[in-house]
Amino acid sequence: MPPWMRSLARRLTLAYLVLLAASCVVRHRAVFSAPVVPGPGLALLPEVREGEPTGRSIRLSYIDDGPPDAPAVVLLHGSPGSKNDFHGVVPELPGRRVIVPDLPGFGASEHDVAEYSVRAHARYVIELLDALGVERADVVGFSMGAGVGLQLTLRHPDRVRKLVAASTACTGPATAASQPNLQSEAFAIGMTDLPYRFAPAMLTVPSGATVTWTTMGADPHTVTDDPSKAVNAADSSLPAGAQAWDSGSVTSGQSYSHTFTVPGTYKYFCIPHESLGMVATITVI
Ligand SMILES: [Cu+2]
Repeated sequence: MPPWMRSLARRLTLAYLVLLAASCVVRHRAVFSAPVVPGPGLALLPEVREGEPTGRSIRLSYIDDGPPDAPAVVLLHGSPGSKNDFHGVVPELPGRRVIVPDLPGFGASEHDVAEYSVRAHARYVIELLDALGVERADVVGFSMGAGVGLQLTLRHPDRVRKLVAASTACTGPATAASQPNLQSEAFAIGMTDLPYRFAPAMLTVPSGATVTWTTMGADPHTVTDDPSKAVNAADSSLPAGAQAWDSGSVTSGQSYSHTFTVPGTYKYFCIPHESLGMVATITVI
């Protein structure tokens, strides 16, 4: 290669590298450092560390699709993942308001945040729902997103109408034992006053799962699946082969657990509040 050609090749290579570096800087700034104007699809939320605000704000990118007054459903991605994982799902939910965030640390949301735990993620989701004026939503969580959904349900039972936990780790004793933080909180259902309800009112769990109900308010409740004790026969059902059960009175702050070994649909109720609609369903798969 003649010297002039070598020199030209060097210059072209250098120019290419400079342009490549410049494009990386521009892209990085566009995603992570652009001036932020909160608006559709982008929320500024207070950053949290161990449940406390740090005083800083973070950017949360999200999809908000469908009629604003339609029943809301929140789709939560796994790790790694982003809201883009649900692109094919959103059009399949006509008649619903579909909210899909990039959880902090993922996608187009802030990557530099103080805490990435499922608890922190759950708090950001609640803040997003507050910002969007969504009172209650169905929550579908995939993998890590299901852990976020469980935290949401446990900490804000009045905000979650139904929880679908898909492909998640909290499925059995072995996993629970290796993840003690999930052991006590997996498949938790709150029992609330005014309105009297189980939250979430619909839950799908794997066979062998233990579900724990906790009385959140002042009034005692029961967790009862015994058709002979129901005023309305339609409020209690069991799959063939499953035993009826009744927790007895569960007072304020107390819990009751039941392990489901027979797959099928369980419709259960609270004896004192059955007539007030305190009826719920667990599906065991
Ligand atoms: Cu009750």
